[in-house]
Amino acid sequence: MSHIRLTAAQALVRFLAAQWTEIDGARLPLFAGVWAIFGHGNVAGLGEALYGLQDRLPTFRAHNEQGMAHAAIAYAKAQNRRRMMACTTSIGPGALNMVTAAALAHVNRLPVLFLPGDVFASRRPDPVLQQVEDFGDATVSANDCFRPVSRFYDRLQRPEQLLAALPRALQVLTDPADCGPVTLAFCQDVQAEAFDYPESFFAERLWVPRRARADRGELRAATDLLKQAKTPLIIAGGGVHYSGATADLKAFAEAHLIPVAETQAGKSALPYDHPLNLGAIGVTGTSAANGAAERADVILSVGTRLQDFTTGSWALFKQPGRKIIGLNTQVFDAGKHFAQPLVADAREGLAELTTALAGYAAPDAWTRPLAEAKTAWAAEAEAVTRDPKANSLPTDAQVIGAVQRTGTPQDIVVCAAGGLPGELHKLWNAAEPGGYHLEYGFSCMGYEIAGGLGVKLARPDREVIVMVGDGSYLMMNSELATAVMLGLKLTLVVLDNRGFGCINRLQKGTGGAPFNNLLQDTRHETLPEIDFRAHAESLGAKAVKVASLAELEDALRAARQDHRTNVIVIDTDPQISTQAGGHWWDVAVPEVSPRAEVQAAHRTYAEKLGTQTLGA
Ligand SMILES: Cc1ncc(C[n+]2csc(CCOP(=O)(O)OP(=O)(O)O)c2C)c(N)n1
Ligand SMILES: [Mg+2]
Repeated sequence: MSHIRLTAAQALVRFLAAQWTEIDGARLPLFAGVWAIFGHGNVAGLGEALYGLQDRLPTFRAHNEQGMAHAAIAYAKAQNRRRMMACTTSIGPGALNMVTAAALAHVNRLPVLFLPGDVFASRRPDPVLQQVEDFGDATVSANDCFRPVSRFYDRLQRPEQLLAALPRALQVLTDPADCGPVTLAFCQDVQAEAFDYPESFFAERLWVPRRARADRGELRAATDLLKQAKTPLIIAGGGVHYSGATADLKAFAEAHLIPVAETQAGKSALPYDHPLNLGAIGVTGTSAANGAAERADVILSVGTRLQDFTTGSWALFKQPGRKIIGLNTQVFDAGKHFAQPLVADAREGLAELTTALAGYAAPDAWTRPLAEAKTAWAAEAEAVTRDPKANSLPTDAQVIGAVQRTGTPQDIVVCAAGGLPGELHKLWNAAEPGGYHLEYGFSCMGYEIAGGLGVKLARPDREVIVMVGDGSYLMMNSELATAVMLGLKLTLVVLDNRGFGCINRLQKGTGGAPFNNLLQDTRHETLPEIDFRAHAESLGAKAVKVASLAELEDALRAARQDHRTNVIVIDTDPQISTQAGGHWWDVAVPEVSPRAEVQAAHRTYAEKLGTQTLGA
């Protein structure tokens, strides 16, 4: 066996560049590149290695480690997990800046390879700059914070350890069920240490996702349930996209005439105007989908985690004796809440189910009124997204209407936190799979701009429109400068309602006094007048502030013709959100309070708790 002498960092980089994927018959590198912010913990080791392999594995420089990790995660999501990126940082602060993003990837089941630098394995210079010292445990380092938010974690303390750690890392990153963040904490001295690696370790490898078929017993049980169903409903989650099963879902729904409702991650699985697509489900759902969910006797949930926003905190499904079938690659999700598990890839599972269900169609008495409910919802959605009366600030819904009116079906809208995700879930008309990119597993403020950058890297041919609130913009905007630097065009619509509008509304909804959310309700000497236009311009974007929805539409049309990153700022009303549709959400209200409003809210809360169908 021939060997090659490389540093551990060189070996790692060479290994990553040898991993391949296949998308629509095209063979592509599995890793599209590495985001890097260097410090003493990685500049000499990984920095030198990345420099040497730039033609095969490009390195991208960002401004904030969390931001670059968001970009990497968004990239993987936009690629339906078929391609991914790595992120390397120095030790200590640089590394820990990625922990929130690791959690985001963990929650959303998205692949990303984290390579934070770590302390010297040899301990020679202890404590090295930025080393966290534990008085009682010398094996603890800052990177231990990644453990609970990584699907696979290892600390590389010997160069030959790569031979075990990297294949395992790749298994996890490419596994449809286990998929999530992998952290390989890379000791600084080990990065630079040489070892004679077998040449075969760097042989090219093609990763084709496993498509698990259903267990026969589970398939029989799921089929028996569906065959009896009088009022069945499909919930489409993100797994439909990751499995590449959108066409299969459409064929399945049409074959058996089962209506479909979509989660945040699942939205755009079916075109919005497909007759069987009832739209968004749950807390931010449409009246059509939620009406169906209330009466559904068998719920086929496909590729969803069933988080509280989807299940209306388990108060949405009201049909006595209703059953859930959990079609999921991951057994953890498939059996949640006493569901009948159907552990399988979405595409394979639907194919097997449709064969077993041959001849079954949901009763006409169930589906016909749902078509009417869909039409009624469309009219409500149209009303709230229309232009406002003169002299009033536009609502989020009306801004969404303007973006939608000037858009094309190929656009990708990106969002994550604030009032917008709920409004978008209800109101955005997603025409094509992948046109709706919402990070709503972690709903992390600050994902939006950096995430948009990752989406644009994955889909350079499509217009990427980032919708972001003033709060999220201020929390993390530095990757706007990266987008400008890389010539990756984004169009940002910044909705400035001068504070945390959605939390202020939630606070009032739970009986609280307006406090510490809108800027006007905070402790301040001076009420901030933040000039988002000037700020965005200072980062290199073309920026404009518009005074009306008509001006917004003009600016959006102009931005579409422009090759540069455009930022369009608009003042919006912080108090108004769409009342149509929606569902109760379990947010714990204080049991005792001197405030009469809180006492009243708690009485309502106690009643609502009684509507949760726990243990069923
Ligand atoms: C990192 C992070 N911190 C806090 C929260 C809780 N949170 C959710 S939305 C929100 C306010 C968002 O403000 P903005 O972006 O202006 O949107 P708006 O609510 O005004 O629509 C907060 C604080 C969060 N989701 N993420
Ligand atoms: Mg705001």
